[in-house]
Amino acid sequence: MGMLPDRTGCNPYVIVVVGRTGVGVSSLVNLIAGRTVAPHFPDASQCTRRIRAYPAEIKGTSYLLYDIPGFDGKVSTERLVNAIRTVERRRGVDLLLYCVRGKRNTFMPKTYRELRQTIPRVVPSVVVVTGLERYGGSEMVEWWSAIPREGATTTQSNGSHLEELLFEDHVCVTTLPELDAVADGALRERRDLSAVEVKRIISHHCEGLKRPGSGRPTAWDFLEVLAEWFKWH
Ligand SMILES: Nc1nc2c(ncn2[C@@H]2O[C@H](COP(=O)(O)OP(=O)(O)O)[C@@H](O)[C@H]2O)c(=O)[nH]1
Ligand SMILES: [Mg+2]
Repeated sequence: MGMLPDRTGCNPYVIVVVGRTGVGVSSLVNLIAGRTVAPHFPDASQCTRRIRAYPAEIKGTSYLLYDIPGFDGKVSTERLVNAIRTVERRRGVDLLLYCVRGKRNTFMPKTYRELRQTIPRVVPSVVVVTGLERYGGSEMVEWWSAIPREGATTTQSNGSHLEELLFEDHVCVTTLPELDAVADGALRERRDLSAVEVKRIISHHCEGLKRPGSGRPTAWDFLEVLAEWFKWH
């Protein structure tokens, strides 16, 4: 896999989107794709269980977005990390988007470290802070460097502690689904801005050559490529 061009004729950059269950991973995939492709759920018990990839295009460049089931949810971390390793082996991961909620402590340092050991260090990882549609600052990005409130844990207040954990970049957004934002002009504006910001950061980090998969292709991979070819032709 990863040897054949995608439908638009290029080999898409591979983006893996992760986070603790319920933070908005699937909603972020939809925001990037520009329409609802991945199911998102208000109830954690119905959250994404299968890894699925969705194609997206930003400024004429093709991407494949992997919607990873939430960490700490139905699927064990071990299985998720293994599945991400398979994506890396077959297709090569170009960018990791790690979602956290602005208001809750949703960062999982141990899981993140495990993930970083799975994906080569050269692959940039960006923390996406979600849920900032009603953040009090005049811009959502102010959340990142806001002075922590007294008594608040750092994760509830700002992103300075996340910087130490080797993220290459950050973006502060709302991934509120379109229908939930449609009736309120201010929410809509922040949602639209979020889409622009996330896409800008993706384009910025996916500039060079697309990475090849790190594993040697197996006979099984060959069969899958064949199956994919028949799907598109
Ligand atoms: N308030 C708010 N809700 C959000 C945001 N992003 C997602 N949600 C909601 O959070 C719930 C879980 O979202 P989902 O994308 O399925 O999370 P996942 O488990 O990480 O894939 C859904 O009800 C979404 O509508 C956000 O930025 N703000
Ligand atoms: Mg999901």
